[in-house]
Amino acid sequence: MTTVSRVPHRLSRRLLAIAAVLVAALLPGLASAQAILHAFNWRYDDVAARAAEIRQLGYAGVLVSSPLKTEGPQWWARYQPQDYRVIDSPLGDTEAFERMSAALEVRGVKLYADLVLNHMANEASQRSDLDYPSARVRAAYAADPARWQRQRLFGDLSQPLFTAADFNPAFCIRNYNSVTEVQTGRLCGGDGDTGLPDLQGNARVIAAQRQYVAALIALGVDGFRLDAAKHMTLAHVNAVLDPTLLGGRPVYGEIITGGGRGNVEHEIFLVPWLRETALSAYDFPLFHRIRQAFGFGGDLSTLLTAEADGQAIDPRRAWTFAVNHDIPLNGIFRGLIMDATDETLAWAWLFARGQGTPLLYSDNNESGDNRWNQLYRRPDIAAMLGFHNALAGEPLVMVSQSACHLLFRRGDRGLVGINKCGEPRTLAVDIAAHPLRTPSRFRDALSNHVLRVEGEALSVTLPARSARLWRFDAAASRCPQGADKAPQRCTQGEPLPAPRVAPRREPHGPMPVEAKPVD
Ligand SMILES: [Ca+2]
Ligand SMILES: [Ca+2]
Repeated sequence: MTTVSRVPHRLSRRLLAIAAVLVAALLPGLASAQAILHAFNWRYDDVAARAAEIRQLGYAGVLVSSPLKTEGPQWWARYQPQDYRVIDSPLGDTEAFERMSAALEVRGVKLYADLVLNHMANEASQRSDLDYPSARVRAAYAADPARWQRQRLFGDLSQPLFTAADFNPAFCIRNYNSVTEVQTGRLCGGDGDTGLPDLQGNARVIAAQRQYVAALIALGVDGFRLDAAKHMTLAHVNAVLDPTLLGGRPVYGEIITGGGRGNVEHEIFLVPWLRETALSAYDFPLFHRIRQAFGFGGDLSTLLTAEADGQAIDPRRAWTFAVNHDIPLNGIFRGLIMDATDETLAWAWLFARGQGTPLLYSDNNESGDNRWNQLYRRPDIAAMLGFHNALAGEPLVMVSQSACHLLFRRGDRGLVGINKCGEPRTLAVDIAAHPLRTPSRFRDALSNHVLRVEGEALSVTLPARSARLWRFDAAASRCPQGADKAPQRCTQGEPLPAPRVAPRREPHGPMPVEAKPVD
């Protein structure tokens, strides 16, 4: 077989790229919207079929599970690579991946791919060698060369991609506070499991992994998740994922920590990652701060100082989340699952604050909990996402906070209240200090509750254990034709007196610079 790199459908990809630019130009707000859907373990054809819905809901991108050759129906089998010169798994093959990429691209939705570069599949029960793919898989390739040529991304499929010389000596990681052990040892289960063969960062491995990443970029991938990132040396990561190869595409490393500053994993893995690479990461420190803040006896106001306290990473480099796939699916993490209402309130915080990149986990009920099945389209989550996008670029300014509640505005067009406690709270907003467009109506994206904003004082009530995401409602801020023009009687029709637009204040934190108001 030839070793020329695959560049699929060059002409049609160019037309799709032009179409994507046109679509993006017609959809204001997309450029600054950054929420990503984690389509965990979704078939690529299912992602393609839902591409229009995903765009319509407002996700800026979709993260799909690892595009490579894996076998077996279990979700964790997607993290057991046999080969990455072809895409072939229960999620789909290279051709399905291309169809999905095109369907997302034409709608202006970014495609993120999950990279598994630390290890290969544990096939110790099948064979004693470390050739990847195995002789059995190579024989299957040889038996149907036309099909496998269509799936091929790069390389010579008649030869192994890796052999024993490309792996570290076999031993199971025991001490998770040893950088050397964590980065060169094997991830093992219990009961004598010999673990996942651990790749060295040698020249052959680096060259192959760079060809793989280049091939995914040629297929239209716009960014990456790096699985098991803490288990790779930074030299290996930087050699593969260098800025020239990435061309500005972001990479989010999975570096699981038990917290932020003061947590050993944070200090020995996440801090060096952020210091010695230009890459981004899951915000596990913020996740732990969120769990404490929303948990029983926790203090919501601690969310406001998370970054200053070393308990959140720079939001410009952060994927933020209230749950990710490992938490419900891995037994050792299930204790981290939040109370369902607290988790929803945490999502409200992550979507409403306008910082970081929320990564919304949505599965096919692999966990059996019936909580995250198709979560991406649940009406409250969709409403939070709509608010997030509509208010993109508006500065966050705190109005008041306590252990139980947060009340903040987003510029003069949004007002957000979160009450985690079991009693309603009524709170005052001094409009002189906190200018909102007035006189006007603001509508809650979650409950449709309408807030009248008139005069200099405003009183808002946050029901128990709920969030309100009020947004300036231009249509409701008008008077009926020919009716009394008193603002309190206006619901629709003619405009109220022109809303007073507040002067811009300094943002509370880093904000997208390209953001434009939608209203
Ligand atoms: Ca490793
Ligand atoms: Ca793309």
